Amino acid sequence: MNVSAHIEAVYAEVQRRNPGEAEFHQAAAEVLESLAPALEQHPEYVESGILERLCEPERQLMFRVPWVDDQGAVRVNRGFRVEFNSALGPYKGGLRFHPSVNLGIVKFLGFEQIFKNALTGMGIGGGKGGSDFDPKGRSDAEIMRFCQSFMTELYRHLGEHTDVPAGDIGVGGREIGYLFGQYKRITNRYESGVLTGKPVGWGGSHARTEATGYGAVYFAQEMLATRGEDFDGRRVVVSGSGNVAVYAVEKVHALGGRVVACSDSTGYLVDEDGIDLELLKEVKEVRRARLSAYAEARPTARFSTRGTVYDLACDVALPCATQNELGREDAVALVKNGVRAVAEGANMPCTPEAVEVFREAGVLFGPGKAANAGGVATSGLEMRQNAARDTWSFEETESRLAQVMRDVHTECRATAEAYGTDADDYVLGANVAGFLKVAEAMQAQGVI
Ligand code: NDP
Ligand code: 2IT
Repeated sequence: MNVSAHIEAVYAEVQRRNPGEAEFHQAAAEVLESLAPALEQHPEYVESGILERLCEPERQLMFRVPWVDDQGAVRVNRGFRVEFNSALGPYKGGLRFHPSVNLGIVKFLGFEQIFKNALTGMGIGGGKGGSDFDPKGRSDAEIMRFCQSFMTELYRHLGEHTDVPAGDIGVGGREIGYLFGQYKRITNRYESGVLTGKPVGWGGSHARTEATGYGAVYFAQEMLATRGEDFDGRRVVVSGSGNVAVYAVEKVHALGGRVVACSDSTGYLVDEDGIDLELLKEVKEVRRARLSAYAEARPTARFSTRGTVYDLACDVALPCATQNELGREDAVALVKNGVRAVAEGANMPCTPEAVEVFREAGVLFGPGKAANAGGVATSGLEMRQNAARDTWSFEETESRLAQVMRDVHTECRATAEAYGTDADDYVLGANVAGFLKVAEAMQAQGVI
């Protein structure tokens, strides 16, 4: 049997069936391209159509979200939830509120989530959702009314054993609170495990807020350790300044590194003394202001709207903003300036061309499926605490998160060695390791 021809045929069908969904095509291609060695060893997965089934979501929901703004005007947004794969457990994945959200983006994120969640080993399936709602400039009351309307439609598809959303871009503890309140009101059930990323104090897990950023840094630390290196004294650039970015900065500093830059969608901030974490949190989390407010408060820092953080010399780069933000030219600049490792805190921030540049230059590259798995893994820990009506300490939860990241790293390398030629090929390792877990479960559960 010709495995390559089979993979090409599946990919052609993905393109034909999902016209115009560029991000979904990209995410599917990246996984499919890795799977030939796994299929060579498992011809039964070709015969039972595992790839065809994996690329087609189990269920795709799109719905109207009407709400009333502070001026009394009626607004209409579109809501999405793609329940992609439940072979390993309930659908699990975040909700993104951003004007760019469309079905193709939700599908790419849901598809990635299948393999990421499998890698955590926690018994969670893959899904993703969101809306093209733009939270920027909206009052608390508007955010609440939007979340209530969104949940009024979505609640019927959720459940702690069915589908468990969490946060993503534009969705944090505040939004999860409003969503949970509406779910509880409609269902008359205090079903803690139906959403994760809840604030600590009423069902949220310690360390969930920090988990994605911390986890990405742990993953980078493991990659560096394979070459006898660590974060101590290292120069680091981070993109974004949201949830993932802020806690990546915090952990790099805790490990002795210095983050000299971060960004938002309007530009980037350079602070050669190292980003002042307290000021960053105050600007982003308390005031919910733009990043430029940091530079206004600290004259030694500069905010620039030309270029990107990747123009700066650094040892480690952590893209933590959004998909396809780091292209070929950025990768070339990073390599020229001596970058040693890149770990994706965001989902698919590096274009395929950029990843190729890193591969050719021998730069350690941790793909998002592995490097940012700490967020959803800690959501899994939140579900465990909710199911047991238990609360673990911050230290206990963080140490479990750190162990998951070490395990994911080890599994990626072992799989890359077993199915490829190079243990440093974390892309192959993550894709094949995630795929094998899902495929085995799908095979055992029959043609569903
Ligand atoms: P936030 O909303 O907290 O922050 C997003 C950050 O990225 C902001 O600084 C934002 O800038 C920037 N950004 C978003 N969209 C764009 C864009 N189109 N162009 C330029 N900059 C942009 O989100 P998170 O930190 O939670 O998420 C960041 C990334 O991490 C996403 O890719 C997400 O999918 C991924 N991720 C998140 C996890 C989580 O637990 N939260 C888990 C795993 C992955 P601005 O404010 O100007 O819009
Ligand atoms: O992309 C991701 O893994 C997330 N946004 C977190 C998902 C989750 O369910 O915690």
